[in-house]
Amino acid sequence: MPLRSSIGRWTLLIVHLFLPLVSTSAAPSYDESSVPAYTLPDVLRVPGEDRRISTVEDWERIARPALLAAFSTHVYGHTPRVRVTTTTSDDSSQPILGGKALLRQTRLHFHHADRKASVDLALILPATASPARPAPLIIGLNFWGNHTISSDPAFRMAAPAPGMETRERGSMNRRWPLESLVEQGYAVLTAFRGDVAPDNPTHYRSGVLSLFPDNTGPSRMGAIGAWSWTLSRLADHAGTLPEIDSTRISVIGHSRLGKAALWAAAQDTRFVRVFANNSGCMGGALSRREFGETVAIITRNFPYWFAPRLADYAERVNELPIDQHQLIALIAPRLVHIGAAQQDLWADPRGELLALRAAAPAYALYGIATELPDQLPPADATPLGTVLRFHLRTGRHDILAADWQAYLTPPGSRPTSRPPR
Ligand code: GTR
Repeated sequence: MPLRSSIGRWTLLIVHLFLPLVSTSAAPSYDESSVPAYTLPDVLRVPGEDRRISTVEDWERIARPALLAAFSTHVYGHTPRVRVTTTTSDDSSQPILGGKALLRQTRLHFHHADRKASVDLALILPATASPARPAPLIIGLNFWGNHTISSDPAFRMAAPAPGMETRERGSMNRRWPLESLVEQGYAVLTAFRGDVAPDNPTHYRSGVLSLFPDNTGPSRMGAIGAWSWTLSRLADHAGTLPEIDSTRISVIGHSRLGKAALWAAAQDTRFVRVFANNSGCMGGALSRREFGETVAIITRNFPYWFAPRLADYAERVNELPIDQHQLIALIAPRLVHIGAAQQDLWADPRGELLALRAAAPAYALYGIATELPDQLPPADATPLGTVLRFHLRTGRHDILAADWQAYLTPPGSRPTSRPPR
């Protein structure tokens, strides 16, 4: 064997054995002292240009479109700008929660060119809502099917999604405190993420993404793009309902669906509030901190959630032209509330607080002063902030009644002791 090629082989072997030890894709870090030094992209600078903007007009006309393009190209993929027609079928209504609400179940059909996809909706409407007194609405996808958010057999069983396990009726009740929401006057509109885009690397294109055969290339949208796109379609549908106040639509999401909720609100200004729960990496947390889940880890485990291009940054996160504080800035001047959980270090609670803080210059353009600390607040306290809001809950990665209560606490409320669990 020629000497050169045997040296080459040894080098290759050594690189293979030892690279994982030095690469950032190795074990996640939960140690604040090992957060690397980083510089965040300036929120007011137009990505890819030297220009720094200083007025709302320039923000909306120049910086916002450039930022949306950057997030589309490098992170979530480009949302197809094609006309999709929607029709509905299977509308049925029945009282639930002892008559406190009406459950209206509708199938939403999307048609584009000769392609079709459909999503089953569950609308929980307070009995007090009427065209004369339309209810504010919270839109959010659910993880395991509409039948899992309540034990009431009135909720139709979701069809199994390809490549996903099924869950029992009522098994996600803890995540959807419907009775309390209805008592507070909120309507809730939800659909199963598996109907929209099955959460599976082989099958994720079988839902709404099948409508878009041109969604190809390194900046194509993945499952998160599909979930976000559909959240906007749910807002379209809400706009046709006279019992809903379409000027008061909030969007909520937990974890991967929290990432989708933020991306939906960044693109769609009809969402006046976004509640991003434990959304973490590529949601509310700064990527450059490399604390808990990193770009390297998430693109290895869930490549199909994102534009394939995101994986290019796995080992060079500082070269990403944006960081997640700019996703939050895209939502200005609307309300962004990030909820974190004390034991959910994987989602980097402090990185989420710092991202919110770093979005402040975009809000300042609108004359909105925001004041957030750079250290985590005590757990279970009243949420911090008014328009950029944050709360930390005790416990694990989940969305619980205490989180919903925090999201719905009016800004400026007097500090309380612990919210009920
Ligand atoms: C994890 C993933 C997180 C988060 C979470 C969830 O496995 O690493 O980014 O999305 O799943 O959705 O519960």
